Amino acid sequence: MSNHAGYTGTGFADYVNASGDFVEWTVNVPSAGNYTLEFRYANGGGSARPLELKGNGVAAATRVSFAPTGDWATWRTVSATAALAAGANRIRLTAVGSSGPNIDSLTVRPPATQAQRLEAEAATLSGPVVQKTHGGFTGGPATPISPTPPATTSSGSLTRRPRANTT
Ligand SMILES: [Ca+2]
Ligand SMILES: [Ca+2]
Repeated sequence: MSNHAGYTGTGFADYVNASGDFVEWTVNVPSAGNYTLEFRYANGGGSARPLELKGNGVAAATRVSFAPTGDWATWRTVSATAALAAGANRIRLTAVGSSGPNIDSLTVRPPATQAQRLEAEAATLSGPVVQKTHGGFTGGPATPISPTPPATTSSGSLTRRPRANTT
């Protein structure tokens, strides 16, 4: 459907039947982890329009409530978590007794542990110089730059474990 403004892409999914209708996405992720599923939707009705969320890594009988957004052209997001496997995962929102909201999109956000912060002062710099004169930056205390001491080495034995059988 495309009769209500504000969606992204070329339209949105308008649930028709109170039961059995579903929207299913195939989500490809590079590695296993707890991903955040962010559903963008509109619900111009007066009450929540819960849908059943199913998929890899989604706890059984998970419902997403889809609270009213006030207007069919007002879009909001609601989030759920899923333990996705590396590769393709199916995520499905099914109507179970009441018609669903209008669903615009699903955004999949990677686990926080996969977020990367790369300090500028540790990057390759061509022109800029590293400063520490104004506090509030991340990456270390506001101290004068001094040469990094050589990494210390420790001796010890490494225990080698048998490889996990991956077949
Ligand atoms: Ca509908
Ligand atoms: Ca859309």
